[in-house]
This record gives sequence, structure tokens and C-alpha cells, in this order.
Amino acid sequence: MLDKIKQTDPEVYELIEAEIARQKGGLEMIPSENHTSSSVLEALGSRLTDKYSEGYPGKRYYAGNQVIDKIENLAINRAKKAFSVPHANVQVYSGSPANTAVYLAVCELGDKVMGLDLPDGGHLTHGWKINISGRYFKRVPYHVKEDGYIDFEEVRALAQEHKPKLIWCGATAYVREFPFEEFAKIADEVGAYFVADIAHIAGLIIAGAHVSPAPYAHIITTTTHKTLRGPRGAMIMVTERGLEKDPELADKIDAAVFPRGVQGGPHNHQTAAIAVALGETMTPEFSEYGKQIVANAKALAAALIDKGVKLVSGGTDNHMMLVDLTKYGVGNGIFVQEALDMAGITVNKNTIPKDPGSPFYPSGVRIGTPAITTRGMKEKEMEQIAGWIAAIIEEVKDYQLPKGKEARAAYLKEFDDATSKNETILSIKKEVTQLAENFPLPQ
Ligand code: DSN
Repeated sequence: MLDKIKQTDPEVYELIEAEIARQKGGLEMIPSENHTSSSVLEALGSRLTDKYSEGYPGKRYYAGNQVIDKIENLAINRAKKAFSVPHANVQVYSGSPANTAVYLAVCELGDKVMGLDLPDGGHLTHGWKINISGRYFKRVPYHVKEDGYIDFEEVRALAQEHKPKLIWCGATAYVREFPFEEFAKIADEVGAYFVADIAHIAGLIIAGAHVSPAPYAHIITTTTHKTLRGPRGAMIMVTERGLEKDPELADKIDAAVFPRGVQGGPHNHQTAAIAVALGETMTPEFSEYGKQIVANAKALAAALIDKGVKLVSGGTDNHMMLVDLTKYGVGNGIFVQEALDMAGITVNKNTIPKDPGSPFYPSGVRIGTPAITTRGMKEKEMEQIAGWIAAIIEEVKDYQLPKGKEARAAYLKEFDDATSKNETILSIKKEVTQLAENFPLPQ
């Protein structure tokens, strides 16, 4: 597949090969990552990338879009079928532009918007203070309770008090099922748009492993590269309820993506790859895959708890879990992330609710099962992986993050030197590589 680039640009070729080797030899356990099929990769690497197609099928600003129109319509129709919605925009470059387009479609500058607070697992684009969503709109964040579930008393009270224009439900780090119906009731009580951001769980919804927001939300946004297992990209969908609330909502969303928003020409290779990925979701295999992601996450969570690892909310309903490291110190997610990476297990440091650390130095790590489930791993492997994760946490639990930028940099360097020679981590790395080699990336 890389024959040509090997001859013309060996420097880039070597780097691509190195990344493929890294993926093959380790376990990708960042919950938002996955391994796409070769068919998706072929569509991404196709000539479709050469074409300009501003506008929408049948209404383009450039000639020569006869084929592109068919491709985009195919992706749209597959998205509509997969999520049971009457309208889908498949041109959005990625998740953050998708969410930004929603604001542009239904809000005016300064309108109040409600979303789960970032440290509690919410997304930057749901109203975080440094993001456009928190700077140009008035943020009204809601939170999770001590038990890790969304605090609905707070959601209702805030909604009644502030009468927001828009309420988000969705997260980057939330381990329980999203109660879309309850959100819809509250949004209706105050006349707000209810937007479900299903980026993390889109594949689970199609597989029937998570409830769908389609009967409840007005608008649904999603990325296409997480549990959906497609290329990097995104979609915005309008539901029947959305069209009942505002018959022009679909047109407003399309216009917000292009030409009113942040986008120019659509990435046609990406659109074709989204169509391919959506086609792959309409199979019994994908339905089994989605259910296995959750079964694996539950097995991994149970095994970790059994080994003394504390999880936010005490488990998971979906594809991810959040390890709470506060019993060992503040801001120590970095040590666990780096040590696991050294052993070939890739996770990410993440804030946990009421984190005493910061978003850059949080006191938790986020772990997910979509990519390793794509490789065919099941409950048996989760038990083994839990043992490695617990052992590595134990190995680095005494490291404490110093205050001050320079002191931290020096300490992290010392930490890296020590962990790269740590016998336990080196021996786990060998076992991880062996397991990874037994479960190849998809063909
Ligand atoms: N970067 C995504 C995630 O990892 O959840 C959110 O944008």
C-alpha cells in the first residue's frame, strides 16, 4: 500500500511505518481511538481528495461534481438510516467544527448555553471558558454528583433559572448511559434546543448497546472516528423533533456548516470513507462488535476494581472507565499515562470530577476498549490487561508532582529515566507485545 511513497519520500514513509509498528505492537486504549478497516483507508487515500465541491449535492459552486454528488448522497442516506433521522450533514470536518456550527445555526452571540463542565467530563465545545462556546456564549455548566451520575436536580434548577437557548448532553469522559429522555423533558420545560453530542457512543448506538437520542433530541452531533470506526470526520443530524420545533432547522444547520461557518470545500475523500464506515455498521458483525466493546469495558472495570484500582462511579455502562488516582496524590495521571505508554498500553491522563489537579496535570486516567475490541480481544484478555494496568499503577504510585514548571520538567525527566529501566514495566512490555501480535490490526 505504501510502495510509491517508499520510493518518492522515504522520510515520510519511514515515519508512517514507525507509527504502524507502534500501533501493531501495543494496545490503543484511549477511548476515543479505533482502528479503521482497509476499505475506509482506501477511500481516504483516493483521488476524491483532488476535487472542490463547495455547496451541497445538486447545488454546487463548481462543475464536475456529478460523481461527488452521488457519493455525498450515499453517505447522507446511510447516516439517515443508521440513526433513524430525517436529515444529515456529512461535510463537517470534525467534532469541534460540528458543535460550533450548531451554535451558529440556533444561537445569537451572548445566548445562554448549558453543558457538562469540562472537569466533570464535558467537552471544550460545550461551554468551556477558553473555547468559543464559553467566550461568545454565556456558559451555564452543570455537574455530576458524588456517585458520578449527572446531577439532574442541578440541571433542572439551572435550566429553570437561566432559560438557556441550548442544552448539551454528551461528554468526553462520562462512564454512564446518557439519560436523553430526562434531558428532553427539561429542555421542553424551558423551550431550549436539546443537542445530543454522541461522538463517543455513536457506534454503540448503532449496535444497540446504548439508547439512541433520536426520539428525544432536536439535533445530534457526532464524530465518525471513535466507536463508529470511520475516518476522522463528523456529522450533524436533525431529528423529527428538531423539524417539529423548527421546520427550517435542517437548512439552518447546512448553512452554518457552509457558507456561514468555518468551512470551505468539503473533504470528499473523507465523505466517501464515512459512507464506507456507515455501510460497515449495517452488518450483524458490527452489532456484535458494539456489544463486545461494552462487555469488554465492564470486564476490564470489574477486574481493575478487584485488583484495588478505584474507578469513578465504581464501573462503567459504556466503552470507557476513569481511574481515580487521588488516593496517591494530586495531578499524578501523567505518571500512570507515561508508565503505561512505556509498557505499550496507550491511555490518556484525564480530569476526574472535583479533580484537585488541573486539565494538564489531572488526577485520573481514561481507559477504553473500542480499539482492542476491533482487534478481536475479549473478556479473557481484559483480565490480563487489568493485571498489567494495576501492576503499573502500583509501580509509580509514590511519584508526586512538584510545583513549578522547571521543577516539574526535571522531575518528569527523572521519572522517564527510571521507568525506562524499571524491570516490572519492561517485563510487562514484552507480554503486551506478545498479546498485540496475536491480535493483528484489521485488514
Ligand atoms: N479528543 C476527543 C476525546 O478524546 O474524547 C474529544 O474531542
